Amino acid sequence: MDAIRLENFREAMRASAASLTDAPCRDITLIHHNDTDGITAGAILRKSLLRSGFSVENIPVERVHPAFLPAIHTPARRLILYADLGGQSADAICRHIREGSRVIIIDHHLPAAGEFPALRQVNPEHFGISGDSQCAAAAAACLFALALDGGNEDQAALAVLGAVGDRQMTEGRCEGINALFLDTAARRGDLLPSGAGGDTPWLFPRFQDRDLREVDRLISALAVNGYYRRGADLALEACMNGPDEKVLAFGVEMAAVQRDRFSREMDRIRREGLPREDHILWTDVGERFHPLGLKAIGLFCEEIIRQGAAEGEYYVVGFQRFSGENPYLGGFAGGETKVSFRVTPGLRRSIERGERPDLMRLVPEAAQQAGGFAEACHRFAAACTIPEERTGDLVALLANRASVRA
Ligand SMILES: [Mn+2]
Repeated sequence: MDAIRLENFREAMRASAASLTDAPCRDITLIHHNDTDGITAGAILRKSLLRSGFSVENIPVERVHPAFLPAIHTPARRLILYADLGGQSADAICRHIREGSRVIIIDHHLPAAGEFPALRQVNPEHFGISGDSQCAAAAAACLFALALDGGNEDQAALAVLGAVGDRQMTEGRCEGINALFLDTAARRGDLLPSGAGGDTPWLFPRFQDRDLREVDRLISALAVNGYYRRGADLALEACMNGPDEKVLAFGVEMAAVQRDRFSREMDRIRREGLPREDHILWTDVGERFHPLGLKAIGLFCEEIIRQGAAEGEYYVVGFQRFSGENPYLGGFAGGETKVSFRVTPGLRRSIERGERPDLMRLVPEAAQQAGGFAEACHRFAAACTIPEERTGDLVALLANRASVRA
């Protein structure tokens, strides 16, 4: 880890921490992602800000939806801190910042290009530190906590858990800032080597000596599967104080709900088959995945491929309608459908040979033409949101574009 880069990143964290402690207001709102990295980041920030005398409101979200922004940036909220998301939506966020309020984004995803003077961003990518491999959002949050007070190094184990959630630990080791916190947590005895093999051979005493991957699964079951039943609150509580019986039982229940929804839907696909248009195979689960969160449809597309329901060269597309009601932010108008995209192994090879367009080339434009917007887009996995009446249009657009040999 380059010492100068680290020191510059630390300095930016100190300036951000100072911009909060200098503020006249002591009420702070944390907007953070609901996956394991986002939840651990939210727990670290919550704990450290409570210790510094703030009153803290956590609002876990699945993504920054433009419709959420007016509900987040109300006149009563003067200090707003985004964690593990926000960097790619800085432009939209800026349009909702009210006079006299301060907004900080602590994110590790590649930030949007441009200057956003209305807010403050602290992102490892701005300092030559990789947000993909060297610094999870939880590690960035822990650096912020240490800038508030050196006594916050007891949060290091949660920073490592965040890195594990984002697949930034391999064979028990981390890189960069993640590695600094792994050293801290191990030295303090907050994480213990399990002596086993695999990628995450560390036990977390706060979670009754579960292995870090098991803890990651528990947090996902609570906060991702259980999002629409406010399971993210239980996940935050478990990160700060360890899980009690009630939390563990809810985790087991939500994992079972996912298995149940997925197996019913797979049965339906075996009975009815998957609709196909050229190189597009799709499935529309409607609202049948309720109360699972929006991540479910992407995982289900992977399940379709794993179970061999889509043999050949196909883009696999899944539609999941979602409730207009967010458990933390209230109701929103307009019916929308979340869309997830994966590719079969055969198609992946064609894309790698340059014979078919990858999802980064396919999805953002098609989503926009169907009246929606792209979310996370990678080459072989992507997501977008469109109006619910446009699903047929999106399939036609995709089929049309995908049929053109790259
Ligand atoms: Mn993350």
